[in-house]
Amino acid sequence: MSAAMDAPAGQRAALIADALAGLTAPRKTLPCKWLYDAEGCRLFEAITRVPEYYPTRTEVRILTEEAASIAEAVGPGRAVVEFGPGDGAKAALLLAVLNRPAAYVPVDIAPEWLEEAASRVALARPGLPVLPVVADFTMPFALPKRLGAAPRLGFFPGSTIGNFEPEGAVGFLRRARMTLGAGARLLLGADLVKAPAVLEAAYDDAEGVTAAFDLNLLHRLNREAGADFDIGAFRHRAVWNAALERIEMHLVAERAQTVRLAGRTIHFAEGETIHTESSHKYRPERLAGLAASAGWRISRHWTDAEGLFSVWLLDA
Ligand code: AVJ
Repeated sequence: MSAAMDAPAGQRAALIADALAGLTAPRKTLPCKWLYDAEGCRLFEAITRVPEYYPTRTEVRILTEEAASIAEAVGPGRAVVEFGPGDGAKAALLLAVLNRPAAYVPVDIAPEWLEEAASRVALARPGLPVLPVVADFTMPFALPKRLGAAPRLGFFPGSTIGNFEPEGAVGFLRRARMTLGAGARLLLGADLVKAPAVLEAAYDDAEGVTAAFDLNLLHRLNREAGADFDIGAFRHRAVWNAALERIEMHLVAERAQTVRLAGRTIHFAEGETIHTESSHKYRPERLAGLAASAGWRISRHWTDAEGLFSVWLLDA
């Protein structure tokens, strides 16, 4: 049995369809969700520990240092619904300081994440009901009936909002407001615009962990889509797109070449790139504008002393 048989068939078919569409487009691109297979998740966790990648540690610092003020602003008795809990570390931090949280509802498309998050939270907050939901939170989904009537607090940390194009971010925020229901609040982490050199270093660290994370996408296409990428012929590049205020990750073909994928031949010119991820950075006014267009009111926001990252509390 080939390695390509290991991934679930539906997922593999979707990967191949996305790869064919993205790699035959005039400007080659792949959806960033495909970066996160088991190896991609492991590499992303390693990214959060490299010195140049400031977002995770800065957000954790805000959540820790402002814990009392955040807990007070959120108020008591809320059910916390987290979109994309990762390892659950941030939720554990938050739930440890909130006043009488009613439940924890981690939502993710990958069941493995849900178990890890659930067990971490169980340690941080013994006895708290944990009601995981397997769903793609970029689409409409229902909260568990058992959740009852407690008012909800959505939790969307990590600046994952930055992976959406601005219109997509408004769409997500609007759907989240409807899913969470009347009287809901949302605690949202958003990375801020800053010097391009700081951003480019954060997305192209000296150790090469981010490069490995990006290049893993080609390994994945070779493993799961039967492609024959020569990984050594591509390199990672992070560029600040000033007009769109986002960091873009690209894989650059170092020489002209052809690649076979699912029966098709894909041509690369020397220097041609595959755009693999966009991470939008926000100015506070702009983030406030997006939230308002999605029907949320800004209650408060917190930043670190250096103004690198922001955490927002929104009211439905
Ligand atoms: C997980 C989307 C928040 O955009 O900063 C980190 C992903 N990519 N380094 C980000 C990522 C390269 C990360 N998010």
